[in-house]
Amino acid sequence: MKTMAKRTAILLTLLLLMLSASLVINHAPSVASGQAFQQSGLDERTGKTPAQSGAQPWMAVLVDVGEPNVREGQFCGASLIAPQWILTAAHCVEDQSPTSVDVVVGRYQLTSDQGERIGAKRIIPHPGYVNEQDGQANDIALIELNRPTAAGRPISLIDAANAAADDPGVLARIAGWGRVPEKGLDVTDKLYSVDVPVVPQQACQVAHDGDIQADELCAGLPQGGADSCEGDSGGPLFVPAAGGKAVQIGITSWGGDGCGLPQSYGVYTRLTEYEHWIKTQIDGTNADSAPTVRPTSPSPSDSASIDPAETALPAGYSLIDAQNDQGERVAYFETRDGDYVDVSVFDADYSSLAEWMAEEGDEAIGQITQARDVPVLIEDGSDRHGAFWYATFVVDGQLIFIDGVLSYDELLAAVISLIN
Ligand code: 4AZ
Repeated sequence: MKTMAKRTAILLTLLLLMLSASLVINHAPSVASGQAFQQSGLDERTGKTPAQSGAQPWMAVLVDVGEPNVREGQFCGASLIAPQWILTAAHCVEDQSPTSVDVVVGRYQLTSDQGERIGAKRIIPHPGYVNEQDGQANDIALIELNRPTAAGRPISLIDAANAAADDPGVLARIAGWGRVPEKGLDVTDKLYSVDVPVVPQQACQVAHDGDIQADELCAGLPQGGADSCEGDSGGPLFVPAAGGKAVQIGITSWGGDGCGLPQSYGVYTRLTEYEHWIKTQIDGTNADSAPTVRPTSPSPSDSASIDPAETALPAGYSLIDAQNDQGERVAYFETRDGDYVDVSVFDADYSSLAEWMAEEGDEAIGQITQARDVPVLIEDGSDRHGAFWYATFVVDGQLIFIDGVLSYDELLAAVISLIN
């Protein structure tokens, strides 16, 4: 009897467990409760939700110099595009000077002390900027920081390799500490973001009474509910994963009345129109900061000589051929995955990378890195198809150019193996 009772009790317990489990299971997929749980913090007017901490490391915020409290002093968003360069909207810095603006980089929560607060060395509004009263155009500005920052990580800008990143229909994202109307907050403490599809230019013209210029692009939903809002200005409109990495396509600029309204898309400065202008400003300082570009003392590059065909290949690569194609391509490496790396050598008698860059002018963009004391210009040509990097450097008077389907680390490994 005792065992029967025990068995019945066990069976009953099992039944109860199964019943409650099935209740939990039946309950879990409920769309309403699932959404409420996942999207706590959702602002239904703009669609903004708290962003994932650390997921947008290029976000920056502009702050009044005189206000120690960043949340109190913030007035616009911005993005880090190079270790010493910030991109924002011209209307954000219209009444500012380098002595009145600080930039906070690498922060998610404004009231925390994450990241760095850095002064501005120069503010460069676009020379063609026209303010809102006069019809608004070229709403873009650069801020050069007092010093490079290691807080945060720069975002890439749309370029020829990523040309489709701002096509209509692409799901882009905005992020900022701007207004969330339903919560009645003019400034949020944590970073918020929302996904916004890029809108065909014609649809946006209709929504904004023909006010949209070629240097603007629109994003949002026809029915509303996905938008940036006051205070988000200057921040980036970006595609989170164009070819595996984020690419900025616009700068939050303006909108119609209110935020997230139907038939009233958010308007963003279209970055494809400013690729050349941005490069020119940033390269201008590269030319000035000679020590990082020009080796001033004899470096290993002076004595090294290079023959890629004879050089140990980076791990994972095999040499396919080695030819001197009019002084150009001398080696062609293939990776295990069937990707490739080209190494080209140009007999142009350059004494330094700086000399070549000066000759190339605006064509030469990217970051200068030292590989075994040799200055190397590294450029990112990755796109939605995957990683693609370029490196240019001078060894023994020869200009070496490497390009191919490889990661940044593989590229550096290839450079170092060639310099050795
Ligand atoms: C602003 O003033 C602003 N709804 C930014 C974005 C939008 C409107 C205004 C778009 O910062």
